[in-house]
Amino acid sequence: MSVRINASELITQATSILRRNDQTGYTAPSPRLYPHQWNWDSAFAAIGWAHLDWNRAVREIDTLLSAQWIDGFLPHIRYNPAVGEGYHPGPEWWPNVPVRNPGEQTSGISQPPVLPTAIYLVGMMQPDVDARRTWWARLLTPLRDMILCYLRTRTVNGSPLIAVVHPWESGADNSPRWDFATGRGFKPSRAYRRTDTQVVAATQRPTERDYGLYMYLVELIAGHRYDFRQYLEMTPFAVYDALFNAIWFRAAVDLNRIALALGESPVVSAEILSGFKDAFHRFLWNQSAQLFRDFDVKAAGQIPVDTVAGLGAIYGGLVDQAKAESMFAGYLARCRGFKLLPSTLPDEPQFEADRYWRGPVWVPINWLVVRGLQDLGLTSHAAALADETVSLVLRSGWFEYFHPHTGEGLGGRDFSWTAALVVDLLRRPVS
Ligand code: 2M8
Repeated sequence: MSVRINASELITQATSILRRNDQTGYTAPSPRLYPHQWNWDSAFAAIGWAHLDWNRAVREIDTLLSAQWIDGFLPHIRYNPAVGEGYHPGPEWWPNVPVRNPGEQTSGISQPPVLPTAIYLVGMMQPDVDARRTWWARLLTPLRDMILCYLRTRTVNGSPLIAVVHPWESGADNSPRWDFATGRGFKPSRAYRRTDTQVVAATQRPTERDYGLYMYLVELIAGHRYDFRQYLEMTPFAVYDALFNAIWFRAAVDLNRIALALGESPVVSAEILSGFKDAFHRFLWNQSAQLFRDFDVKAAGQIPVDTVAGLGAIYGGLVDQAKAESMFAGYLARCRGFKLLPSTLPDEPQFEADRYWRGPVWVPINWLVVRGLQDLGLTSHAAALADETVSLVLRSGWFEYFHPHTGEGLGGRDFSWTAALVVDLLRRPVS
């Protein structure tokens, strides 16, 4: 079919996007809109690079890890000082970040920890087993520090689930899941200036109300020196995000695979993993929606909005095949005939078809679900979703996100994770 015929042309286009977005050592998600290095974007970029130039994938990961903090924390942005004022908020909003490498400038929050899984996959794409093991051995300590840091610094009340403290940490910034907090009208004490709406239509971006909360939280978090326990009492935002936690679980399992291949003991014990899985089901499963939901730690209750984050457990390997299949079918049944996983279900009142994380389709999210379905043996569902995803890009271009009804490309152009993950779907087909 058309996708197969065009595979090599698509890979050529994707390669030229990745090369153009290459900022000497890291891949900007889309240089005008997001000129710095982003955490999960770089993990996805590395997966794409590994098919094209394995050493370039290694470099991507090295630059990302150079932003690591003393305690192992891996921030969501590593700033490139050469960029100047092209992106808001710049490093001046995140003073005194405790970086390992003096001179690095970073944000003070994190992002979904795809990186350990990306390192596992990139390693498996290196046919020279000695080279793979040498590389993994070099990364084991920073990865161990990174994955355990979340358990040490972001858990509360004895639960192993990880609290996300800013919508930007979820990666799904303006998801309606977070409206409970944005609706409260928070604003920072200092004026801020938006750069995003100079590049992308404001109708496709978060609102001023969203940014009010974002910047309020930046001040709160930085004002307490990035110590969650210091601001937990006063923050309006601490949630167990169903997608973030599923990604952490998969990362822990993949990191254990790396450790095993190196003859080391597991980084995260079987006991912790099993306690985590129990808590994930206990706190986040919603029986009436038949989907996982997020949990508001402050209000001690689930957030009643159904989004694609609820399918994250499929990628995480937190459900068995039968449950994955019924969750996936249930999601599609609520999509009104569209197979491409809108980020928010269209039957939710806050659904907006072209506004960022409130409805559009995202290639990295589809990719997570494809790989999760595949790993659970749901090959035909995985292959169909992979095919739909690649066809969407073929039809509409290399956009940041896509209208779930028309397929029109939205947001930033020539987007790195779209390019990288299409390469991976084509080069590592499901069947
Ligand atoms: C978007 O988030 C940034 C803030 O981190 C922004 O809007 O300025 C999100 O889509 C996020 O998931 C992504 O990592 C980032 C870069 O692509 O852009």
